[in-house]
Amino acid sequence: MTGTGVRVGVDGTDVTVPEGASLLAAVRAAGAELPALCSDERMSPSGSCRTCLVTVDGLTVAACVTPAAPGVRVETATDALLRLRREAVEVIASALPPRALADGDPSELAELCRSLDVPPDTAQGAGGRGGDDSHPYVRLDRDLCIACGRCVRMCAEVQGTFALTLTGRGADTVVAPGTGGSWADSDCVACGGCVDTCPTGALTEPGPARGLTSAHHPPATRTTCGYCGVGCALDVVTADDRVTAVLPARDGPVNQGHACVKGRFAHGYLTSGERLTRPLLKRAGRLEPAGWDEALARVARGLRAAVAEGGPDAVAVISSARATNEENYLVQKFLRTVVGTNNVDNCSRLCHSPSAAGLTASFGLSGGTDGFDDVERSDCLLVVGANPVEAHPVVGARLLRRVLHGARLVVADPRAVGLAAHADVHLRPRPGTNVALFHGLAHVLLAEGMTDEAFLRERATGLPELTRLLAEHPPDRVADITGVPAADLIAAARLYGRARCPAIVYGLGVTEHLHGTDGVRTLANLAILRGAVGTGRGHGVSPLRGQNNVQGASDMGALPDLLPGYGKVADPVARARAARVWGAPVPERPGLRIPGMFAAARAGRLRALWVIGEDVCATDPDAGNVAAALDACPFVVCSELFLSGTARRADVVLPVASWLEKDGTFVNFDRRFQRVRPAVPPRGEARSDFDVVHAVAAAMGAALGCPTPAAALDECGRVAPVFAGLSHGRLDREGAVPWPCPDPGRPGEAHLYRERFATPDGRAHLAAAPYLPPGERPDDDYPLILVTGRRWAHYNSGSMTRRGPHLALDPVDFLDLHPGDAHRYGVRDGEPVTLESRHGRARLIARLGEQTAPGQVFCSFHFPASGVNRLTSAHADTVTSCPEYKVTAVRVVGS
Ligand SMILES: Nc1nc2c(c(=O)[nH]1)N[C@H]1C(S)=C(S)[C@@H](COP(=O)(O)OP(=O)(O)OC[C@H]3O[C@@H](n4cnc5c(=O)[nH]c(N)nc54)[C@H](O)[C@@H]3O)O[C@H]1N2
Ligand SMILES: Nc1nc2c(c(=O)[nH]1)N[C@H]1C(S)=C(S)[C@@H](COP(=O)(O)OP(=O)(O)OC[C@H]3O[C@@H](n4cnc5c(=O)[nH]c(N)nc54)[C@H](O)[C@@H]3O)O[C@H]1N2
Ligand SMILES: [Mo]
Repeated sequence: MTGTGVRVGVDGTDVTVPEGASLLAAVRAAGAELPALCSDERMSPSGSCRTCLVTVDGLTVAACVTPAAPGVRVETATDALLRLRREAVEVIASALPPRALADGDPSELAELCRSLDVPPDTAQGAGGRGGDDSHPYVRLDRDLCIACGRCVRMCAEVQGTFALTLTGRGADTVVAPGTGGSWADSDCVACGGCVDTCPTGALTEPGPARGLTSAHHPPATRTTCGYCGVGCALDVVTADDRVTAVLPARDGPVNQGHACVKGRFAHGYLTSGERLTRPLLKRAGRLEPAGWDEALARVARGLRAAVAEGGPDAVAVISSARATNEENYLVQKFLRTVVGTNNVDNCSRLCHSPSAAGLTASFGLSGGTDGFDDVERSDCLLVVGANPVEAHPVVGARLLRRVLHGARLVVADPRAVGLAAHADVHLRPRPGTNVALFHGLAHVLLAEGMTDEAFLRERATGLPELTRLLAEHPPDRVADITGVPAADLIAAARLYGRARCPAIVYGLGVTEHLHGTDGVRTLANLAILRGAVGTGRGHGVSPLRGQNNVQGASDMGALPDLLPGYGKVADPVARARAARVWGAPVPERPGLRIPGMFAAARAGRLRALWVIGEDVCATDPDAGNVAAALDACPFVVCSELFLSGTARRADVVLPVASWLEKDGTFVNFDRRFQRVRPAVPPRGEARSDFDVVHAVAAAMGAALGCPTPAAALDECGRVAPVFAGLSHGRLDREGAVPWPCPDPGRPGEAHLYRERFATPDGRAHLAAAPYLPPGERPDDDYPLILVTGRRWAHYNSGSMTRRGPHLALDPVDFLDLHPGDAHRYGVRDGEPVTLESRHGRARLIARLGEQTAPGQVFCSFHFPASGVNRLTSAHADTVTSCPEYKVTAVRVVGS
């Protein structure tokens, strides 16, 4: 039977379903209508509502809990079945108050009643059980709850939060937060899954989205989420040019009908009164509204003056990983061909530039090695320096699901992050000691013979050098450096080493360090030692890339040393290919990285800086020096949605469209291109970054060609052969397509390196990088290590999530610290605390708990007013200049 599926007859039609599928799936595959009030294909069946009754060879069963056995004959619509089904629905409906079946009610139950001719007056329940409207995005009406448990299972099985339960007895059973109190105070992380699956309207999203679900909504615009790099497919419902609902697409390639609080609910920023709707020009020190013509003329004048004073290299642009591929492509083309400099960079610099450098050095290409769907086959997950439950919730949920289905889990993170509670082993290294930790794991793999010798011989290099280095990293010594007990290290290495199909997933806890690239390379060593990359015997190494389009911004060449598709600026062949397509020469000298731009500005060499969609004053490290750089630069332009700290310092502010308002493509964390489509028009006079770059070029007397985003992607494919097979038309047809994709007639490559690695010698390169300490270490003056990172409800600078109802979810900026440290420094829970580093000060609200280890404190950078990035240092990865955001020595100076 394997591979062929199970063949069953449904009302006389034969269908084949996968082995293990239910009769309900078979019935649906046959196209027959069958209600199933307690069922949702995203989760396990419960068989409680009795609405999906069918007969199987004469026997009446609930289709959702009965497996499809080969050859069975199913009947779905006999008179007896229709009667039973109608009775089951009547029993359910009769307990509900009349409003449950109100005329036109869009709920699944109301529609079912209409289709079965169950009259509205069947609903005769008294009601009076009240509700819960404490939460901004989830409303509970207890009277409409039929205790089907779909919300509870959605929360547990799909979201993995286990926030909900059914309480009460018999007819009084009703959903409630497991913590007992109000919904707002519960563990709910507002993924919207419960609302989406509720069949009766007991759980709804307030406002115009009420009653809409991913299975049931008016015509919508299919697009890709513009928050993190997971790449969730979303359906955006609008009315009168306003967003009424954002629903997860059931057929979303990555999200499969799931979403998170940001993608699903954080769209209030769109209509915020603080949105920029007109260009602003600085006059006598004040930003004042102006027309586009005047603003564009001022930008053109400013850029020309900078070139006249200091040559083309006196101009730089920070491009945006929030913007589309086509926008990033156009930005770098503008800078290279119109201005004549390679001074372009994007926030990958602050984030996963060590992944790009490290994975390229180890394997040959700048991206994760395998498609994420493979994780479903993995039997051991090694999650390192990543907190996907908060930062990539849809991925976090899929990882957790895998663990709940039996995969082993090793988490390596100094903090007790969400996944750690489910881990077989939780390694808690001292921040900044990853390289030693990974060497320790590799030591055990070698010492206990858990390596793939044939793979190492035939497909890898560097084993002798690494073996010598690993001899100096026995578990005891690694324990001294990292603080991880030797026994835990050995246990973790054995789990990874003995798994059939292990997977490594990692985040910024690996990259944002003084030796971040070494971290990536020595982590990749583990996959190479095991032969778990390029072989199908493992899910390789996957960085959880951050911004919606940080992979794409880099793919498009918004980097100072790389052209679209990663041709090197220093390579004459790559330059010539781009120059041929562009009809203009490409400057030879690699440009400035972001920190280099600021340094050049402070030194008076950078005369014009255009910042597109990055709030550098809030999110770049050592913020005092960033502000000084902007102040020293004679001409600053900022393209923004809001008057950010960076925009305030600009000479010209250009109002732009956000992801829900524009057309193009993003590349997600596992290299998939997906379409972005405008659901609503830009606010006021705002324009897309695409149109703005064209307009600035035109104001400088240049034409950039590629008039539409579709044309820009086509042109990019001519510059970069790895993208030649991609087009908007193809993505419209196919949904998601991974790169490399050189051929329009062939699928993209989700799994890399099956034949050979993309390094010059075709082999994977083990790295014998020695462990070196972090740039900042605690001492008597600054005794605590500050780690910075993400919180679930907010996004980066917070410009889009601190607005609208979202702020209520997480209204203050907390400093997490261990109770022992709090006691030592006289800090009290819930009270303000001032932190000081060698670089600056920040003020936060203390939150005591054991999530952080003694001697370490943790906070986000989502509230710029707190000044967290005034604390962080200018230390940066020695290879890529990625800031050491994860290690800053601090002290408490007041509470
Ligand atoms: N809700 C939300 N989601 C987001 C974002 C957001 O701002 N908010 N931002 C997006 C962006 S741009 C990015 S790049 C991603 C980032 O996603 P992640 O990489 O998951 O995010 P972080 O929380 O910054 O850091 C991950 C973890 O690294 C750990 N860590 C710190 N130092 C070390 C160390 O030395 N060793 C090890 N092993 N671990 C360490 C921290 O404790 C932290 O839990 O998230 C994206 N998604
Ligand atoms: N302390 C500390 N600092 C960090 C980090 C950390 O872990 N710790 N992480 C770093 C990382 S990984 C990253 S990626 C950076 C992120 O830092 P930023 O890129 O600065 O953060 P965002 O808030 O994502 O977006 C920046 C701005 O873009 C605007 N914007 C949104 N969409 C668009 C668009 O389509 N076009 C334009 N022109 N503008 C748009 C938003 O309003 C916002 O003001 O922060 C870094 N800073
Ligand atoms: Mo990021």
